[in-house]
Amino acid sequence: MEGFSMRGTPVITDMQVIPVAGYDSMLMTLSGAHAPFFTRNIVILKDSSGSTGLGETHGGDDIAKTLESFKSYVIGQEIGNYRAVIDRIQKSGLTAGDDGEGIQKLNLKKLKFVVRAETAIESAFLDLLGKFMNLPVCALLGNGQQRKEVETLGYLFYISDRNRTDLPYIDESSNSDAWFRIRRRETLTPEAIVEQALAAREKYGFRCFKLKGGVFKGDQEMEAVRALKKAMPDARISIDPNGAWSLEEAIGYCRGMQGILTYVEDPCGPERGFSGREIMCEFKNATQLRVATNMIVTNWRQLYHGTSLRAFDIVLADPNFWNMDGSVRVAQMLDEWGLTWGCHSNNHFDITLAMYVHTAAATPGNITAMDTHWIWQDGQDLCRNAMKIKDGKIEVPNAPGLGIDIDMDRVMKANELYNKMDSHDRDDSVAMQYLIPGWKFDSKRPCLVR
Ligand code: GKR
Ligand code: MG
Repeated sequence: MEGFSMRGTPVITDMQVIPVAGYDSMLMTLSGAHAPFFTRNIVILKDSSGSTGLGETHGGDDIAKTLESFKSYVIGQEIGNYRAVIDRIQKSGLTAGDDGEGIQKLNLKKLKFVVRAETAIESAFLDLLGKFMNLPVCALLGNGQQRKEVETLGYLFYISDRNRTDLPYIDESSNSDAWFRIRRRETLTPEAIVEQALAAREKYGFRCFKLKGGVFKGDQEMEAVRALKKAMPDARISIDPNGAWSLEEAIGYCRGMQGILTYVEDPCGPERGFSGREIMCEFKNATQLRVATNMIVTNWRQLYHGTSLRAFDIVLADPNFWNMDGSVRVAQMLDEWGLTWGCHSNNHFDITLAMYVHTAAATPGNITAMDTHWIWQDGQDLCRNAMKIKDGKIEVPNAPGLGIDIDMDRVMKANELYNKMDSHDRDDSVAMQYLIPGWKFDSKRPCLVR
């Protein structure tokens, strides 16, 4: 590639894109039921000093192909000039452009318009640059490291009985760890959700919890929220039905939940010709509850309109949607405006966990506990020194770069699992057929309400 002059930092000698898969539970959401396997794409960069840089993003063949197409922009480039590399990729026309709707209706087919695959390359470059400069990645983002540890939340899910399917879900019923057993077990009642939360709290020390809703009718899910608060009065509890409720329903379900819900995430979405941003603004006016979103604000233009309307208090700015640098910029603006930053997540491996922690560690102000699905994957580490959640927090490692070291044997096993899968695209309607034959996604109907 022309137009780059050498500045003396190491150059990229190799870029590998490795699609991988891991095991999951039959977790329920508005989209349906999680499949037995989830997929991710790993990026590994090597530089001329012999260092390795790591990145991870969403899975599937489309994203793997997109990442492969970036190789000619990356190989041969200096790590010190990585911003120019990312800029060139973004201007190349090879990145998916948002079609305007984004994911405000949680249509998973639209995710590819929202996910910025180049974030995995940005992360791998930052990992290398950090190693070269002997600095942690968070020191290279925004105004540098702002905190030593990052609070995470306990992400709770309803779980269907995998024995109602013949799909190869993982069985951990004989594991000696209580959380590992509970995370694979049917969980459909408020009592079972409380049991799940207590097991997660016991293992990870969480003080904040989020229940994934959009499964049962909203009033039934609010019963689970009330039961959680009763069992853990000091805990901060939120619920995320992914926009399943109408404005009227959302206002009804949330009436009287002040003091019980710390915030509510995407309670409603677009309806009757109004965008999700307009409807969430009306919800906030009506309930005065704090509102978070990862659905109605996934890019800068949406952030402008959402902020103008005061449609939210918390933006869950996932680096996969905003890049790591962009997510920190969002955090800086929100902080100046008196609003709050948080981080959204999907199923992921430990490289994403490290990317999230460094991004969060560079955000200023009072951020909200970071989402992570990691507790559902804990034990499936691709690195030798995956970050650990202790007392509900993750400590930023005292090491250069991301502070994690890849274990190639584990990566290649996860790649073998990926290659054995018939399809690599997330489709949560497949497992639903065993529960409700003919089930189809409907952005306005909780998945078990048919
Ligand atoms: O893991 O199915 C899931 C979640 O529902 C995910 O798809 C959402 O994007 O967790 C996410 C959220 O907070 O909306
Ligand atoms: Mg959400």
